[in-house]
Amino acid sequence: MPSYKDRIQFCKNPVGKKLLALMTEKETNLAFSVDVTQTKDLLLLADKIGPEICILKTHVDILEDFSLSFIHELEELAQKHQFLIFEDRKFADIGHTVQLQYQKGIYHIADWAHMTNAHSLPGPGIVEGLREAGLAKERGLLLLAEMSSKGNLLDKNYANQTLALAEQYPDFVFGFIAQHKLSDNPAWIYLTPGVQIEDKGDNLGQQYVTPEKAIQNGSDVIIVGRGILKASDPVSAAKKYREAGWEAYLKTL
Ligand code: S5P
Repeated sequence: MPSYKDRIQFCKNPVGKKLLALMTEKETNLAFSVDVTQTKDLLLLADKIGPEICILKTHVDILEDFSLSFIHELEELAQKHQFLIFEDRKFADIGHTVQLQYQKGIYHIADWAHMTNAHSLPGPGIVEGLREAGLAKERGLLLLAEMSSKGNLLDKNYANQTLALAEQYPDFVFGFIAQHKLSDNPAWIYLTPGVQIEDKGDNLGQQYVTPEKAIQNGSDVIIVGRGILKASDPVSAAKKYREAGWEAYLKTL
């Protein structure tokens, strides 16, 4: 496999390029999914875990005290620790509606999230709606090609059709949420959630693979939430995941 650095030239989206460069410089392929409900907890964790990660993944709609000043503080931390912000919004509607959801409402996601994601289910319109709003702000999009949850309906054919959809918009779509690599095109970046060192699931259908397994399956970025959040020492857990992810990457070169 070519290195993250060698793949920058193939990527046509600025966020994808930036991510590969950042992973190379910082030597981390760890994304932290900071699924907490209070902004002060999120900011505290972002400050502590920030040095270990390439991406901080948020679900802003679970925050009970969201505010614009919180976003400004988060942006400062992203700058301080050099990570990208990924709002895991999983858009899933028609183009017109997702464009409004991306730009308007309370969250104004397009204004601060370097990247977000969308289901491919509605077809090209969803990508076009987000792309129209996101390109001018130099944002990037990930498509959900595979999911980690038990019994999900995203089969092989769905994943392949998602890949074909992405291929139409390489200036905006730079990769996938997936469990496996879908193509040999070095431009695509794969982010894998459902990662834990103890690869047991939860009681709501989540399924886990180890960091090594995710990278062996062709993934580039491991997304870890509760493996870090619920650890007695989240910082040392993050360091452990970072090391496991990076070691596994070096073995693929
Ligand atoms: O297939 C998926 C896609 C995503 S983005 N499975 C997932 O679990 N996710 C997200 O990754 C999920 O919404 C959550 O924020 C995170 C996994 O969290 P963990 O605590 O199970 O590591």
